[in-house]
Amino acid sequence: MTVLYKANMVRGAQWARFFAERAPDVPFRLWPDIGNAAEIRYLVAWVPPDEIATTFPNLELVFSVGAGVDQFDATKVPPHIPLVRMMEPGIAETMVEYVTMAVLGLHRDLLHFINQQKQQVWREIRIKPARRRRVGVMGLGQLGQAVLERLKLLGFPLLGWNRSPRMIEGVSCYTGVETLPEFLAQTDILVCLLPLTEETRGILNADLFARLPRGAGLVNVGRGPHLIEADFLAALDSGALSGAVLDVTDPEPLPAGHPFWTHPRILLTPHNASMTTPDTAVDFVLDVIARHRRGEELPGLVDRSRGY
Ligand code: NDP
Ligand code: OXD
Repeated sequence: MTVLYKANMVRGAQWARFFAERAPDVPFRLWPDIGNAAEIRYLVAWVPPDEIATTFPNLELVFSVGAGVDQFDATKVPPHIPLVRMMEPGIAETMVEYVTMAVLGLHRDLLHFINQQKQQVWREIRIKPARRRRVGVMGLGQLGQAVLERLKLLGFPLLGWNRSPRMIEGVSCYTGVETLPEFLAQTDILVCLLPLTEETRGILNADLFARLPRGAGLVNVGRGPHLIEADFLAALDSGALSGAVLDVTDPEPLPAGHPFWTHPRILLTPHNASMTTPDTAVDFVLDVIARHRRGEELPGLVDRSRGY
């Protein structure tokens, strides 16, 4: 039951070390050294190779090395082969850190102070208490829920919006498109943790920005195509949005000269909010393989009809 890894090579070497330690009986190969392709049963990839079905005739299961799967062309994975996304604690931990940083940064006017410092300006800004800054999270999956649990400790009033109903203690939860305006009207800092699907593409648009309280902040850690760039820049210019922290863009990386690079009210990071952690990811993959071999339900199984 050989495993083939095809993603970041530096981290691949760490995967190989953890596999050797924890499952010495499971052969582990690093792309492009696939060896005998007929032996490959499990594939871990950010983007799967072309001709997957013919190249690996005995493939049983494919893992996305990330939590998201929109980068995957699922049509390349035959329908009888389950596709499992990464649900390992390392991704959630690093995402929680990032979103906490971003929310606190917007809450405490970090972008403003960075600009003041550049201009050698020493001017205080009145501090608003956390209890008066409402934070709303779109997408209440593994990451959205983990983020909300941490934000709770900081005293922000919390809201969540999701496709299907959720009950989370201390969070006002809203369900479905019809409740989006009500959710947005009470959200001072909006965090997007949605998967990219046909329904969510372009969801961060002029209509949405207009429904937020004036001067709201935005954190986009979902995917770049969630955001309509022109609408977003117009919302920053008009003051509808006061600032934004963007970890994802379209395309990635952004081309030289793109307005996001130098905009004084945008903090930009290179799709670095969270990262699959080889140590914990290997445990997750070994657990899923064991469950798969026992014919049990698989955590992180992608529903291809929904696209996530
Ligand atoms: P999950 O699948 O666990 O959660 C997604 C949530 O979004 C689900 O609760 C789902 O609702 C909800 N959702 C899906 N479609 C809609 C919709 N149309 N309207 C409202 N809610 C919707 O995903 P994760 O939490 O693991 O990850 C979320 C996303 O974060 C990833 O898809 C990826 O794009 C992004 N990500 C970004 C990273 C970064 O470094 N920037 C790192 C990792 C992930 P339901 O419960 O009904 O299914
Ligand atoms: C992911 C990502 O989906 O890193 O895991 O974006």
